[in-house]
Parts: sequence; structure tokens; C-alpha cells
Amino acid sequence: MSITTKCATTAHSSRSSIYSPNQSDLLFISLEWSRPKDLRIPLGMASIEAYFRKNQTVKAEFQTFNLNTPDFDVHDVLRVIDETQPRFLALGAYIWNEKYTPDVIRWTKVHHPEVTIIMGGPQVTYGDHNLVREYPGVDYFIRGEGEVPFTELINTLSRYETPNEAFLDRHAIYTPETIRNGECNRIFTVDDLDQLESPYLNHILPVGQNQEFVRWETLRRCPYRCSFCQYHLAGHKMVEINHGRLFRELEYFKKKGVREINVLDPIFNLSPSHYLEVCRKINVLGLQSRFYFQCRLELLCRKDGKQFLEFCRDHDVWLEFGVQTFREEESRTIERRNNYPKINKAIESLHRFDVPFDLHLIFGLPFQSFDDFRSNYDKAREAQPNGLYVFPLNVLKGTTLYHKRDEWEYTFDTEDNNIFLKSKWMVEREVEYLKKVAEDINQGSKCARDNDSLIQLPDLCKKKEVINMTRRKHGGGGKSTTQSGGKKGINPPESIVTIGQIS
Ligand code: B12
Ligand code: SF4
Repeated sequence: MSITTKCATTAHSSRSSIYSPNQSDLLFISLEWSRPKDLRIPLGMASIEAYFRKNQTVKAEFQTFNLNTPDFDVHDVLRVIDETQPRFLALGAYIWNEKYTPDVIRWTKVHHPEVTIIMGGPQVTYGDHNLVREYPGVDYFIRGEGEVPFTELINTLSRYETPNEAFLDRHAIYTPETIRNGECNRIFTVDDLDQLESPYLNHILPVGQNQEFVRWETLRRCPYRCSFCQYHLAGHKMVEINHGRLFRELEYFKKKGVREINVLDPIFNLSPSHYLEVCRKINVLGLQSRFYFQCRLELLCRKDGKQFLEFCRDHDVWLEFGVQTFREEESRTIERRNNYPKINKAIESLHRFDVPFDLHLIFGLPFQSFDDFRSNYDKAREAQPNGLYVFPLNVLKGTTLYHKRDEWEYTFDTEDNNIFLKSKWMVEREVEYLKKVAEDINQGSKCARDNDSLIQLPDLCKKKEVINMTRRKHGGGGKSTTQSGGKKGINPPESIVTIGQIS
């Protein structure tokens, strides 16, 4: 994407060198990807805003733009920057806004060179010395959890002080200069989550009466180290939000009659002293909301598992399990180390306790051929989940898998969340077919959940059929011309298969 003419009129607006007191010193922009039921403000930005508002020294404006709405236009973002003329511009970098952020930065530096640009979010947290090349024009990169370092940095800069080396180092803040000097190792994590503010209780995230859906966190970080996932890189020590805050948030959700609460914790059922307390509070409050928890199947086999399953059975709970693969070799390669005997036992318990659950699979993992994925899929079906969600592999920056991308011959689409296009073990046609089928499966699972019906999971075509199907459609071998980072040569998925063709 390149930003060209449309903003030309505003782009040349004159800019006073004397800073107007009516302007915001800080403009924080979030280019967001959200689901239809989501609150319009993402939790990451809201958490930063809640902390910032308590500790701020400058006038600030936080704005969200939703990328997946038909009327999204990047020129609206530029217009806001132009109109606000902030002293500091903050941007959250997520994989879904990768195709806009570098251009927004470039445009800002050309039209408002005096603006100090500060950037954070997962694309920065998991980036390395290449950040300078990837986002030219950024003045400060903040790696990690942004609430504290961001607020401290703005407060320092607003006093017209230059942050010293020790300050930058303590907060894992990097300038292009420090990165060029070879420093970019630390990621900031909040040891004591008590110092953060609740974006719900502070009304940064406005919750309406009978709110349909909220996302909620009770802890941060993950002790596992799956090689495709960025999440674990920030450190393995899981930290919980104190129960006092969590319980007040639950009481607030109850008062508001929130209908669905999606818990973001990577693994909710990790620490019994934490999660069973949260369950106990839900029970005591008599909360009627539907809860979604992401859990690990093996942990259901521990002593506390039975208590949790009873809780789930007696409340409106839906469990989600990212098994990702049923094959030992893949599990080992991705360092996930699934324990299949325990997984089978846990699945049996879920059925025995009549707890609804979804399984999640990834296709495109290392050492996974098309037929290997078919066998994973069949095993997942045998488990008779209430929903099955199938996702293509994202080759995410900073992960072990990303570092091995050449060895494993991954190509991926940098314009589309780094979704893989092929690997050493799967060819383009197979990937395209699976992407199309995955859409149908995921949609079917969602419909079944919403309508309280049973999901019908289709059989997957055999490898030979997929190849023949594409030959018929394209009249020949259809040699792929796909390149890493581009979309050229990819046939649209519609040409591969329609749901009617799945037998
Ligand atoms: C909720 C969620 C979603 C929601 C987003 C809805 C929403 N509006 O929030 C949905 C379901 C749509 C989604 C989709 C996807 N997601 Co998602 N998602 C998450 C999840 C589970 C929680 C995000 C969250 O709210 N976290 C809590 C807040 C407090 O943390 P945070 O957002 O990271 O923000 C902190 C820091 O990043 C930083 N920060 C953030 N912004 C800024 C800005 C500045 C200036 C500064 C200084 C700091 C800063 O400070 C914040 C506070 O500490 C995370 C995993 C996780 N547990 O974090 C994955 C995650 C964000 N998703 C990820 C991915 C890969 C995806 C998908 C591409 C594919 C997939 N398999 O899920 C799709 C993309 C959508 C699309 N089709 O284009 C990756 C992100 C990778 C990346 N580099 O951006 C994550 C990290 C999971 C992972 N596997 O590693 N996702
Ligand atoms: S995939 Fe899940 S379990 Fe694995 S490291 Fe990421 S958050 Fe943790």
C-alpha cells in the first residue's frame, strides 16, 4: 500500500510552530481488527489508556480505527493526525495492520517531521534489530507490555527531558540509534500486575447494559514454548491479576448483565489456586454469562480437573483447546509436547461431564504433509467436539519457526498476516484447498454453536483428488509462481473447491 494524493489538501495545512493549548499532546492510534461482537476499543490500548490516564501529565486522545469494516480508509487516519497535530504519535503494531503502519509513519514524517513517533505492540515486541529498517521514522520502540514504559516515556518527554540510557534500558525502550548499536534484547514485562488499572472499572472500555460480549484477562504470559507462537517469548513466568480487581470486574459484568465473557488467558486452567478461585467467585455471584476459557487438555487430568469439570457442567461454560496436532512428530517439532494418552482421557472426561468444547488445529506445521493433516483432522473428528476450528499457520516474527523458515522452505504472505503459502511438506494447491475447507469448517462450527445444533464435519478430499481438481480447473500442472511475501501467482481459493465438492 502506498498513501498518495487523497490527503493532499490537508497534508499541506500550515503548522504553527507555537504549540496550541487546545491540541492534544499525544495522539494514540489503534488500527484494529475485531470481530462483530467486539467492543470497539481493543483491550491492549484500553489497558494502556487506563494506566496513562491515572498517571498522565499531558493532554491525550486515544482513537481506534477498525480495519475490517467496509468503510475503513487509511486517509481518515492521516486526516486525524493532520487535524490533531500532536506532539507525540503512538501506534500499536499488530500483524493485521502491518500493511498500513509503515506508510502512516512515512507520511507523518514527511508532513509533520516534528512529531515524535512511538511504537509498541507485538510486531515491535517480537521484532529485532530489523525494526529500524521495517519502520523508518519511528523515534522510540517499546518492546513488551506498554502501560508503564509508555506512560513514563511520555511524561519524561513532555518535560522536554531526554531519557537517559538507564531509563531506556529499564523500560526496554529502543531508539534507532541504540538498535544500530546492537541493542535490542529486552522485553518489558510487568512483575506486579496490581500496579495496572482496570480498563473496565475505569470506564475506558464502556460496557453497555446487557452487553453482548467482552474480552477479559485474568493473567498474562505462558509457561509453554510452542515454536510457532510469539506469545511465550515475553517470558515464561505467568503472572496473575489480583483477585480483588478480578472480582470487582466480575461484579461489574454481573451488574451490566454481560452475556458472553471471552477469557484471553493463554492457559486458564494452569494454576488451581488462581483459576478455581475465579470459578468460585463466578459461582458465588450467580453470574449467568457464558464463559469461554482457553485451557490445556492434559491439565484436566490433574486432581483439580474434576472440580473444574463440575464447575463447567453446572455453569454456562465453553472450553477451547488448541491441540494443534495429533501427531507425535509434529508435536515434538513445535515443542508443544502434547501428551496423547492424557489428551484422550481428558476428552473422555469432557464427554462424561457433558461440557461443550472446541478443538483447534493448525495446518502447515513442520513435518506435516497434506495426508498428515488429514489424519489430524480425522482424529479431531473422532473426539466429537462441539466445534472444530482449523487455522493456517502464521509464520510469526521472532519465533523459532520463523528462524527456520528457509530450512523448512516456508513461503508466506506478508500482506496477509504472514499466512504460509507452502512448506517443504505441503504444496500450494493443497494449502489453497485446505484454506477454503477451513473457512467452511470454522463457519459451520460457529453456526452450530450459535444455533445450539450439532456440527456436521465434512470428509476431506484425498491428496490425489485435490491435485486432479486443480488440474481440471486450470488445465495443466499449474506450476506455482508464488513468492515469499507476495500474492502473485496464487489462484483464488474459489477455483479450488466449493463446499459442494467436499465429499
Ligand atoms: C483477542 C485476540 C485476537 C482478536 C482481536 C480482537 C480485538 N479487537 O482485540 C481476534 C480474534 C480478532 C484475533 C485475530 C487474530 N490474531 Co489474535 N490475539 C488475540 C489475543 C488472544 C489477545 C489480545 C489482547 O487483547 N491481549 C491483552 C492485551 C493487554 O495485550 P496486547 O494486545 O498484546 O497489548 C499489550 C502490548 O502488546 C503493548 N502494546 C499494544 N499496543 C501498543 C501500542 C504502543 C504505542 C505501545 C507502547 C505498546 C503497545 O502493550 C499492551 C498492554 O500491555 C492475543 C494473544 C494474547 N493473549 O495477547 C492474540 C494475538 C494478538 N493474535 C495473533 C494473531 C497471529 C492473530 C491472527 C493473525 C491469526 C490467529 N491465528 O489468531 C488473527 C488476525 C486477524 C485477521 N484475520 O486479520 C498474535 C499476534 C501476532 C502479531 N504479531 O500481531 C497474538 C499475539 C497471538 C499469538 N499467536 O502469538 N486475535
Ligand atoms: S500456543 Fe498457546 S500454549 Fe503454546 S506458547 Fe502460545 S500461548 Fe502458550
